[in-house]
Amino acid sequence: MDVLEKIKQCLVELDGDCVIDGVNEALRKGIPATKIILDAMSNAMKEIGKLYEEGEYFIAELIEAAEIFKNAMKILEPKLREEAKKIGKGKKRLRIIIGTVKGDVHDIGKTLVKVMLQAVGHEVIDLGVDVSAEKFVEAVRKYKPQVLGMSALLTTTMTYMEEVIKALKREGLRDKVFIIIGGAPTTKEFAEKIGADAWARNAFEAVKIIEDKLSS
Ligand code: B1M
Repeated sequence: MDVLEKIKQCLVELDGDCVIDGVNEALRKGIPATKIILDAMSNAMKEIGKLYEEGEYFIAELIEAAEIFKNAMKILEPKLREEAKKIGKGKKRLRIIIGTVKGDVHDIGKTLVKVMLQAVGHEVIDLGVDVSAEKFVEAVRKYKPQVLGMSALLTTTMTYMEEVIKALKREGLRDKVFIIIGGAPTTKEFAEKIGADAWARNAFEAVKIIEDKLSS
């Protein structure tokens, strides 16, 4: 079995040791960390989501999968940072605020975006998860970032991103930040509809968009 398929399979089966073995093997073979994360591990998480929907897995399994993912990230992060640096244009250091919106505690995707942005050299202020519009507004006022990033993984919470944008408009802050959104249920069309400036399919794309639009 190909090593990426092995990592995916081991993660779906919630075998943490096997995931770590696979990750080490893939790195030894020179496979980029970005590929390991975006192909093997992220696809495994989607598969795990499907098993949850089908009633094969429960919340406990989702929590375990997240733990295994985070443990593997400890090995992958230094490599990921090196790779991210290569996308960086390095011309301008930006200040970026990021958070998962209110009602949502999924943080793996958001943290990946943060790590890659930091690697490129930007300052990232992570507001964490379950972040209210008030908290986003307060942070934009306080830190005066050039970019605001929002993540949502639930169809019920993605709509809250529009509330944040409305709150920023009310406070006269909307035009002061470039707003980028992402997360599994979001789309480019959704981003346009709610008045965000950009949408990214994954962490790699998020960094590329920010670099292309703001850092060159
Ligand atoms: Co939840 N969960 N979960 N979950 N969970 C999903 C999202 C779900 C799709 C599973 C399913 O049913 N198929 C489903 C949502 C259904 C829907 O809304 N349509 C779901 C559900 C229902 C729930 C609960 C409601 C379950 C319950 O309690 N009954 C509950 C909600 C809790 C809450 O938030 N209030 C819940 C809870 C949890 C756990 C806490 C147990 C755990 C999260 C742990 C954690 O994050 N620390 C969890 C997990 C692990 C998942 C799945 C299996 C995996 C998510 C993940 O980490 N993926 C997920 C299944 C799925 O996504 N298909 C699922 C890996 C990660 C790398 O990908 O986060 O998509 P992702 O990030 C990507 C891109 O989306 C993008 O870049 C990343 C990759 O590079 N991206 C951005 C993300 N943010 C971005 C921001 C950007 C740009 C790009 O710019 C700022």
